[in-house]
Amino acid sequence: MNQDPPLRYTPEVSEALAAGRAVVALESTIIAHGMPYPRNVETALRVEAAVREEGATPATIAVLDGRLRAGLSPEAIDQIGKAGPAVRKVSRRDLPYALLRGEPGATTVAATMIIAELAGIPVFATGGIGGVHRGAEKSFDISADLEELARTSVAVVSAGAKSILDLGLTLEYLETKGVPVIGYRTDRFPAFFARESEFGVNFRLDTPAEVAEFLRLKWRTRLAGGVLITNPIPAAFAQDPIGINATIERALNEATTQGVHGKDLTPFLLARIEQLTEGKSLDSNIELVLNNARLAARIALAFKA
Ligand code: PSU
Ligand code: MN
Repeated sequence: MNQDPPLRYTPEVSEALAAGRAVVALESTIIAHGMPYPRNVETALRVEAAVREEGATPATIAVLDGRLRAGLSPEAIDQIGKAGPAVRKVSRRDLPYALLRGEPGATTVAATMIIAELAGIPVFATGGIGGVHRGAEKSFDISADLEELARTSVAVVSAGAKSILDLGLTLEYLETKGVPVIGYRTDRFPAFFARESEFGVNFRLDTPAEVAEFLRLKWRTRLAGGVLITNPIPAAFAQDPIGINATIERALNEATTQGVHGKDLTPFLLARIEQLTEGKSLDSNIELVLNNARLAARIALAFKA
């Protein structure tokens, strides 16, 4: 039996890894299911450019042609972005099926972490993570992203989580699983569109060097698993929390009425919030992803130093 992971790198990514340079993993569900075409593709390319400007190498991750991919060509990014929600959203459970069928797959935070770890890329930037959904005590809807953070040794830079989730329960779950939640230059857990929520982070760290040293110490201590690094949205792009929360409530009520559940729920809520805010949420979303990519690049560089 072939024991090698079915993994393919772009030349840019394999050369960077071979030379010991800093690499940042990026996810693709956000491209196919998190934003509309063509702004999704435009954003994915801008995010890659932001990582390069900081002096690191971007590796956008997906499944294509029966291979796990670390790095995508601009054409492949365009293919996934254009197909949008027609591309399978691939989390941990879906990976072998997408490989079996040779289908394109847009990887969630969980699946991206798995592939990043296999590829030897310890730092990953995204927008927001999945978490414990509101009403999870009845629906049992808890994102596989949380379990992945518990087991896979990749640091995930995000703007916290959207309040489509129950942020308190999400933090409790992470605590149970031993996942450290770092606030980058903040004491408060950021709520994606808003710079802070009513919840605190576990530890505040103020420099990429400190974050990198935290990661080294965790993994040298043989503490397998991820670290969630939360980076508040730049103030100029933050939304008024009262307004955005009312919009989120409305989108949640519509999802309940329409019986949307399972893996369709998060994409439904993201698209509905974007429609209801007439694209304002999309502008914020794009800016916070760029901001996270730049921080992830600085952390990846410090981790190599
Ligand atoms: N939250 C966002 N934007 C996103 C996602 C979540 O604000 O694009 C995507 C990420 O790919 C995340 C996934 O891993 O949704 C979580 O989906 P689920 O809740 O079905 O696990
Ligand atoms: Mn779910």
